[in-house]
Amino acid sequence: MAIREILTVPHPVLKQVSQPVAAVDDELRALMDDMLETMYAAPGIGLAAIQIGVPKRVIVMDLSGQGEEKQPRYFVNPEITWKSEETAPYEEGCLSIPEYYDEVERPARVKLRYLNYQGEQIEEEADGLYAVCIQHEMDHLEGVLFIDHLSRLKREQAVKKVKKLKAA
Ligand code: K2U
Ligand code: ZN
Repeated sequence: MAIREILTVPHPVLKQVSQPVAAVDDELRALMDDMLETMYAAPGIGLAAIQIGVPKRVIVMDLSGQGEEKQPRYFVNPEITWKSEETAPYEEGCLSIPEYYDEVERPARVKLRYLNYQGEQIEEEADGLYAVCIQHEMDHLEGVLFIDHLSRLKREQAVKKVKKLKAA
């Protein structure tokens, strides 16, 4: 396993649309292992493969709290099959936009279909932080960042702040 570099704005790769995975094999599982180690080290609770420069439709996540047993989740070729009309706000952050947080309104509940670490098809419903995080990560697979849901002024402020952070 290895900790990989997390790309930050305004890196152009973050705007790429990620491609479906052909097979859940040992090579893909090695990538997911690296993604999970990278996410824990950040630290974060979710990570999309594009954030480490790999344009594949793969997400890892762990919503377990500090001090709780780790509960890693793996999503290959995830699809959102239903979104609730009801929406909910959440103060989001992003490992590719360090130290910038703002409120984003998203559907409160979603239904999803994906392949797991073993390549088995899973269908389930998400709400709460799970719904927020999976939608945030699914945006990454489309080259969309949470600041793209904000005003142009806020988006420009976020990128300016990250550039300043990296120059320091
Ligand atoms: O995509 C990422 O950069 C991972 C995010 C996932 C996330 C974003 C917004 C809301 C929930 C999850 C990182 O984990 S951001 C750091 C973080 C950590 C705990 C709670 C919220 C955000
Ligand atoms: Zn993010």
